[in-house]
Amino acid sequence: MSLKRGALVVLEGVDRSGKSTQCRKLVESLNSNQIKSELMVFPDRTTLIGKMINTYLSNKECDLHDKAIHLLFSANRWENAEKMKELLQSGVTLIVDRYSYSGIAYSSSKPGMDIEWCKTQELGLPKPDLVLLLTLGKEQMNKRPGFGDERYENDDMQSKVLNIFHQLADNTWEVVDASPSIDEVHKTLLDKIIKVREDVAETNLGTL
Ligand code: T5A
Ligand code: NA
Repeated sequence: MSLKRGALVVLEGVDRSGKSTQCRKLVESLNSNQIKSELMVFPDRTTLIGKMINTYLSNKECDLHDKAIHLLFSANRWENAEKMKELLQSGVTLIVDRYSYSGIAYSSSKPGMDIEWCKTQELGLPKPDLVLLLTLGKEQMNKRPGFGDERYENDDMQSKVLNIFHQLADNTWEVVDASPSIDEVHKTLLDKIIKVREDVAETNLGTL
């Protein structure tokens, strides 16, 4: 019997919806359930490109053309694409904290940025088997620790981004309310991932 591939699972959502918290817990739970799993995070701030992105995000004075920063976010995924494919083919389920959809949604919510142009840079990257969109009301988002620290963390940008996420959704997306407790949200997500991993194990990995 051939080796079963892992599932490519992406968590998306507005800022502070709990993506990173949930991704870490999911990898832990999957591994303790004998499902080999690894975490990937975008932006991956550890690479050379990631360091430029980090400077841009954390320093509101840092000036970069909107198309240039879009391409950096995209390049940061491309520099990890082969590694992703290898891990998936070797049977590892990848839990990915943000992906191309964040790239498209955040960039195209800026004035003068065309959504079709933003999508083009992502074409050919591995296509997620499941996208879990975490949603959180404005009031709760503002209450979560750290909101407002980085560029883009304002209500206007966040509501535009959420609208674009809904436009991008296809039948591989599921919307999950992120307002319950960390453990409750975790359980909801884990059940969906265990199921999709079974469903896709013998299928080919797609591309965007
Ligand atoms: N971006 C990203 C682009 O423009 N283009 C791209 O291509 C990509 C990939 C940084 C920015 O970059 C933009 C989008 C972003 O604006 P990031 O590094 O993912 O992206 O952002 P972070 O600031 O690290 O993370 P977020 O703001 O998105 O937060 P998370 O990961 O959603 O939330 P998390 O888990 O850190 O939780 C936030 C706080 O809430 C608490 C946590 O303990 C934490 O303190 N919390 C809860 N509290 C109560 N109940 C719950 N259920 C809770 N869950 C978490
Ligand atoms: Na995060």
